[in-house]
Amino acid sequence: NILKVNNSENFVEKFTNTKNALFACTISSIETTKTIPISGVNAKVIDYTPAADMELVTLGKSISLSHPPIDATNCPSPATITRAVVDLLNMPCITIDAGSNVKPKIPYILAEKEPTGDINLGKGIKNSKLLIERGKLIGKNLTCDKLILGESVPGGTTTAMGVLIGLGYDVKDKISSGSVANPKDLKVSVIQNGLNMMYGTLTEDKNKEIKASIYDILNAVGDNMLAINAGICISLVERNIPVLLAGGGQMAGVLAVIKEISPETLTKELIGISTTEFVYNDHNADLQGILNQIYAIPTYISTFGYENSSIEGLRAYCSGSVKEGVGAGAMATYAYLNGLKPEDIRNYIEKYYYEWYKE
Ligand code: AAM
Repeated sequence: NILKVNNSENFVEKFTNTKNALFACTISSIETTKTIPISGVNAKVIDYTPAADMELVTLGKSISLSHPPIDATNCPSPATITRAVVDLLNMPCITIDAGSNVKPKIPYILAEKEPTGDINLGKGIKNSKLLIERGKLIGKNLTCDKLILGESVPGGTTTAMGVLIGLGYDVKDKISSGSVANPKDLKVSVIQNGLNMMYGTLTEDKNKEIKASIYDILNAVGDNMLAINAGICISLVERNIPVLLAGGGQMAGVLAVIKEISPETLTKELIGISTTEFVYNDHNADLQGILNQIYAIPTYISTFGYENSSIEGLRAYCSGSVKEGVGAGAMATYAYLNGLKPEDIRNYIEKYYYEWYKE
């Protein structure tokens, strides 16, 4: 049920037969998604999605919406998977708000009130250096001895792609998304607009050499989550606490940020990454091809057996709907390392599905 890549046995042992991992999920909205259809999340619920995702994970129901979020093809949010694991393993979870437009109606840590800005204008993060420092402070104070770190950031595959492109990685045809038909050309043109704005500002002083720093790139085309999660990882590794990054391309973005500002963080065998089979095997993407360019990180891929589901919206994950998010892939990996099977997660979601999505 877990495919393992890159000398992953040592790292994963820390997450096996333990039951005391903390799930933390950083959420943000991105202003660009209001005007440009880059996200696979359903436009009708996009503002509510990060809040409603974490309400579902934490409480077992969404409050900010009458049902848990859905994608553009009306399929259930991946938060359904994370909720199943949190409930079945009775795990603690915490929400970190990094600028969700709608605030969750559950307790959360406030990292940044304002949403990620418009990356089409080169205004993604107001002050990424400050956000990384805030992330480090959160990481210094989180109570846990192992962490699974996720995100709910609609539009977030574009910001991650933007930061990776800004840093010079070859990712244009490699980064997956929440859309069935990944709008790659649109995403690349938005990123190019944002990076052009950044270079325009950097070259105002003609005597200066043009070299964008990681902070310039994050400020132009990044999202708040990338900075906060990078900071959290750096502090936890300093404290010798292992972190399993929960996601695909977006967590590859977090890794790339860490590599720029604290490369030693990656070499201590305390960070791994886990995602779903739907992202890892996406024919329109190549996550492994991205990771290979960043670092040989222990990598885990969870399978779900969704082709056998009685619910059409779950079967649709196999043909490109939703795919991943809200920690789903890593939470399933953790579940499988601690005695659960794919059918346990599937049965749980099938049991609650009609209650969650009644209307
Ligand atoms: C999070 N909640 C979701 C969802 N995600 N609910 C429904 N569908 C999803 N895909 P994109 O860049 O296409 O917007 O994909 C990233 C988003 O999709 C993130 O919010 C991620 O957690 C997931």
